[in-house]
Amino acid sequence: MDSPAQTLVKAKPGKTKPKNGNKNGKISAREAYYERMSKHDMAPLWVVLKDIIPDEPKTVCAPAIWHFKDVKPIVMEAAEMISAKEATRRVLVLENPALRGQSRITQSLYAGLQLIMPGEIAPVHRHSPSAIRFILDGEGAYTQVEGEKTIMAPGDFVLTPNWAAHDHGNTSKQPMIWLDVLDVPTINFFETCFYKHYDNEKQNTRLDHEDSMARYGSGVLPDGMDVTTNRSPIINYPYARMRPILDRLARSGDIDPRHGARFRYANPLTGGWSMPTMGAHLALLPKNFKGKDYRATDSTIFVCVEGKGATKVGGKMLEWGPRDVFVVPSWQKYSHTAAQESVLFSISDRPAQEALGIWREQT
Ligand code: 1HN
Repeated sequence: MDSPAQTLVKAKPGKTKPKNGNKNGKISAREAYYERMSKHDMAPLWVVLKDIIPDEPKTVCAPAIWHFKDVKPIVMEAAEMISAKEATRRVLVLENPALRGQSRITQSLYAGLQLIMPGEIAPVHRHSPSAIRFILDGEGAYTQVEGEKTIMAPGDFVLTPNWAAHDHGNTSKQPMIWLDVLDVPTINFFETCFYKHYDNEKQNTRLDHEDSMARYGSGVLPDGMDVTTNRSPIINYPYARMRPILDRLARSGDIDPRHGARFRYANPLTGGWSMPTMGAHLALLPKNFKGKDYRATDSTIFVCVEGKGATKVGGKMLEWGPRDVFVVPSWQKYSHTAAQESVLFSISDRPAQEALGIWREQT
């Protein structure tokens, strides 16, 4: 029987090579045909069609969790191995266990744990990938983005939009660790990465500290401002200012059965996402919360900020506590439970999917 699917379906597209002959040692007409087209860098679609167009999203990433208490000592060891200056950024990349060697936590996003020791500087540079920082441990280091300095504390959500010059420094007395999330795999997928190094260590501070939140985060805007930009002008959404909003939502009963009392970090100019490629939420799960099943096409990175709970995903139970980072792959059903009142930060590529009209969710 002449069945290309049987002989070829396991082969990778582009590497499609027919087996040398069928069980009678003869090369079938189809296999010979595939060899002829292969010489012209062509391959039969019908062999790979089911693989490249699955009925539903087939994720390549695995559910995974990094418990902060386990990884912190390993992150701290980096301080003895290399300086922030030599490393440019002293970061341990969180590699999805199913995507080792690819510097990514999901197919589209990079994540890492960055350590900056007292007195250190991470020198100024800029790049076309956008970055966010979510502060996990320590307090008092600063980042500086396009001339605005902000002092960071745990739970702060800090933006470094694409091509914005940024440098970090730790003028506090304690080490500081934060989660970096960047859209690097997305930018490299489009082959659009640019990077610029500066010779000076720091950029000049041009604006008051925390200028952008004061200027844009209060329901008014500078007169005549361009309000069409697809990135928020706010550099730091401080936890101290965000956390009470969750209480307010919860108190008024604004609790989603899947996500808890949740807000979306918004661009105050447009009401849209804070960045075009990455979107973030902060959610409060009330004590004894039992979330309903949910799935969406955006693989999502979560951070537990407060509390203790578990997320069931694809039959796996991820048990989390403060500063743990975990990941839920695309289109896998998940549900959160929380034994005590808990706060979860989350971030995904949902804005990019929405912009392309391909984001889907299901309850
Ligand atoms: C970067 O610029 C930072 O500025 C952190 O802190 C992690 C990972 C890849 C590319 C650039 C930072 C990064 C990065």
